[in-house]
Amino acid sequence: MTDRISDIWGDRTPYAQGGEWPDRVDIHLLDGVRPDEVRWVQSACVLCSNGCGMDTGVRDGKIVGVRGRAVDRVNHGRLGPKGLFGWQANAAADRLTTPQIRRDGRLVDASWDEAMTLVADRSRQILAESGPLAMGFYTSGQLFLEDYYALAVLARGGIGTPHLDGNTRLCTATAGAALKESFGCDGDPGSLTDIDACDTLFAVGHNLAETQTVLWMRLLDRLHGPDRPKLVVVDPRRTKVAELADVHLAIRSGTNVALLNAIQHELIEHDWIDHEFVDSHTVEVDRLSKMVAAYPPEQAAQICGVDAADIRRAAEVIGSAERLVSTCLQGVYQSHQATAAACQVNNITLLRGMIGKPGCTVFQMNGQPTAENTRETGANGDLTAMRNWQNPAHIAELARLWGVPEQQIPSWGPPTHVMQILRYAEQGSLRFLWVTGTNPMVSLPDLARIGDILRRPELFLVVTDAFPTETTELADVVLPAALWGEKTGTFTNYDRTVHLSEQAVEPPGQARSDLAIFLDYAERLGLNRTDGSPLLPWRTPQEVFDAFAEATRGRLCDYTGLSYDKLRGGSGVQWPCDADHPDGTERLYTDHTFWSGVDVCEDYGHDLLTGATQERKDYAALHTEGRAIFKAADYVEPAEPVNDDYPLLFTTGRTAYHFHTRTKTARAPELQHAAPEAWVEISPADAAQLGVAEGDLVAVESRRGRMQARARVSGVREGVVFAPFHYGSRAGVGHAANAVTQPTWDPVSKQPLFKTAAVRLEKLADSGGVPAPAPLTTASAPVEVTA
Ligand SMILES: Nc1nc2c(c(=O)[nH]1)N[C@H]1C(S)=C(S)[C@@H](COP(=O)(O)OP(=O)(O)OC[C@H]3O[C@@H](n4cnc5c(=O)[nH]c(N)nc54)[C@H](O)[C@@H]3O)O[C@H]1N2
Ligand SMILES: Nc1nc2c(c(=O)[nH]1)N[C@H]1C(S)=C(S)[C@@H](COP(=O)(O)OP(=O)(O)OC[C@H]3O[C@@H](n4cnc5c(=O)[nH]c(N)nc54)[C@H](O)[C@@H]3O)O[C@H]1N2
Ligand code: SF4
Ligand SMILES: [Mo]
Repeated sequence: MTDRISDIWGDRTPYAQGGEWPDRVDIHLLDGVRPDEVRWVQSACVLCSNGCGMDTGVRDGKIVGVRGRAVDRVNHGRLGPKGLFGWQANAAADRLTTPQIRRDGRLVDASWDEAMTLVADRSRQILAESGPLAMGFYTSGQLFLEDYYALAVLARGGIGTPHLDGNTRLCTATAGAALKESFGCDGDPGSLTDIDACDTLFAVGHNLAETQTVLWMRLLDRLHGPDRPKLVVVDPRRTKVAELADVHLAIRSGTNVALLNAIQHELIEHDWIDHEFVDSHTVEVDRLSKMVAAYPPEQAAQICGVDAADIRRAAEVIGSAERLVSTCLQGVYQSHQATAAACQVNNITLLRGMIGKPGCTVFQMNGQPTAENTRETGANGDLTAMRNWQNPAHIAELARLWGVPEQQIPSWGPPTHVMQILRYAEQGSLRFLWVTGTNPMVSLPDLARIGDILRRPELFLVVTDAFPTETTELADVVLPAALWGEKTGTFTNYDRTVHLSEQAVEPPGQARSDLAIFLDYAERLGLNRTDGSPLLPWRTPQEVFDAFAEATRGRLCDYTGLSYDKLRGGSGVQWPCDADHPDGTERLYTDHTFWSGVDVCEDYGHDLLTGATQERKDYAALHTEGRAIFKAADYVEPAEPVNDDYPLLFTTGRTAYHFHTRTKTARAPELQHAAPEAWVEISPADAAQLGVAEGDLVAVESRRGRMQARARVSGVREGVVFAPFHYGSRAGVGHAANAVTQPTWDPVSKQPLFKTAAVRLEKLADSGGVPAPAPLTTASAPVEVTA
């Protein structure tokens, strides 16, 4: 096999439009391990939202390798570099193996009973003194469905606090919000097989070559096949996706809405519209037409800093597509006017009638492997099974399922988003915070402030993780978690494919699954139903799964036809899966009836500019009745525009080799070696103007803080500076991009805007001939290589 660090995507297996993606089984075993010595245990990869089916190889009670599952519809056997190498972190020498309690300022080892007694006693005390609004929970997009559902029931139905959110707020809050605004309900309509069938792909703010490497393999195989799809890319960086594009719009970051309005302007102007579809299956097209009339390409070209002719070319490609797949990710969700922009991509899909048919869809993508489940279970800003917090009938259903009074479930307002939860902690009204499976001391914006909040002596901080992190360092209690491979559970990718991941090995030391920890906590708090029986009566993951499936009955994300047995042996299965669809459902909305009726919808919508929440009567006035909704939005100036003091736009993101705050990938030698340190990307024009050369040490400074790292002169557009956010304080002083980012959020989805801040850049020291420690194989390649 090729070296899959330097050759990220492996060999091509080209195929034609409408064909089946050929199998290619990728495998990696530790040196000296023979395949015939290995016991294979069914699982899927947890290092991004693609959810590639994979088997875990076990020998002598240890994980010794992985192999892609050829039978799986998602990846047909392939794995990317993170999938092939990332699992090694499970065996790292510095795994957390014992609970720890802070005594006299230091974390010391404790027994589970001591630690959980302390957590439960503190919870009871704070509940007695300050009530449920003093209690907060901040979870992940990386646990399993079963962990989340237990947490959602215990927090919302048991403790009765609205302060439960996921790091999905940083990740896919906008995806969920945009799907609700346009189609009435969360849930991506399309299928990965739409990549096989499409003739055009429109990628907005989505570096899939690095962030969903196996999805990119699929598209690459189409691009190398006999009927190459057209590709339109919107990204301020010249990514590997952009390099292959027919049209690359390297817009100024933060200007998505202006560009997308101009594209819609052109679609309407040239009548590249599916009138039959628009007339029968949508509402509010007139409002959209009026709005985008003000965005001729010349107007948008000025705002976005691209050529009007390129906007016209992009619109023509999109307008003449017969099978169009559009995708959005963080270049939309974490950028200025996030939900507004994501909705414009939905609008383009609707104008062209490109939904519910093979090769036609929009993917409002997920990022984390289990983000879909955080949303479905209601462990973030949503309620279980995509229920609407403003609909009393939905709250009554949950109360019935959980055997608690309706008024126990907070529904006087939307669930609290994480930046607001932290604000309450800052102000002192929130006194207890339990963080599971996320590392906010690297991943949240404006880190200096986050540190001040989490260090407050008045805040009791519990952190469950598998490794020591920048966040566990600040905790009052640290609980050691069992990781993927060490526990059984399910998770769902962005095309609704549900996978079962079986336990392959024992967790190290005393580490326990999040589910086991939450069940223990609920029991210690004595959380009961009205009839006196336990609120969380479950003992095994399977029991939790079955209970969750029951909670989804009749909802869009219906799991009632799924069971652990059904998920064993073959491919993952797509929800909805019920008695009528026992093998799952490839595409939603094939009859063009959307989940938008006033009684079923998950949300009544928002004003895209202000975030003002619509009420039932506003929504009812739209008479959606199963039709999709065009949501229009004007472009507005960003909250922090560049000026003479801060003349550059700062944007942040990922590299192919690291996952987030690197707790796993820094412990996989191949991956860590490929990107050992932070760097800053700058355009050749800005580098020349500032007297910066490749490898020079530079500082990037915003109104909030600064980072320093070596400069890579890359294919990023002029005026924009990029840094990876993977490196926190454990990686070295000054490496954290989030010291620089701004603590503002999108008005609708409340997702932090990690991709737009105004900064200045200065040179601190000469390179001494040493290039930046950035990869040569990705969007971060030096400009000579990309040009
Ligand atoms: N290797 C790797 N893969 C991952 C992850 C990882 O950490 N590492 N994380 C996973 C997760 S949780 C997520 S959410 C996804 C994220 O996956 P992506 O969204 O693909 O990754 P990012 O690098 O955050 O951002 C994508 C692109 O947005 C561009 N961008 C920045 N600002 C703007 C803008 O204003 N407009 C537009 N149009 N583009 C802009 C950036 O230049 C960048 O190339 O990746 C998943 N996969
Ligand atoms: N500047 C900037 N900041 C960003 C982004 C950006 O693009 N730019 N992207 C944002 C996005 S999209 C995301 S998703 C976030 C990610 O940010 P984080 O969620 O903070 O990143 P991770 O490093 O994945 O943290 C997950 C933690 O959970 C632990 N863990 C893994 N599995 C388990 C488990 O089963 N149980 C428990 N209890 N713990 C487990 C890991 O060891 C790790 O410490 O970062 C966000 N922050
Ligand atoms: S594409 Fe994502 S899910 Fe698939 S192997 Fe890579 S990291 Fe894992
Ligand atoms: Mo994410």
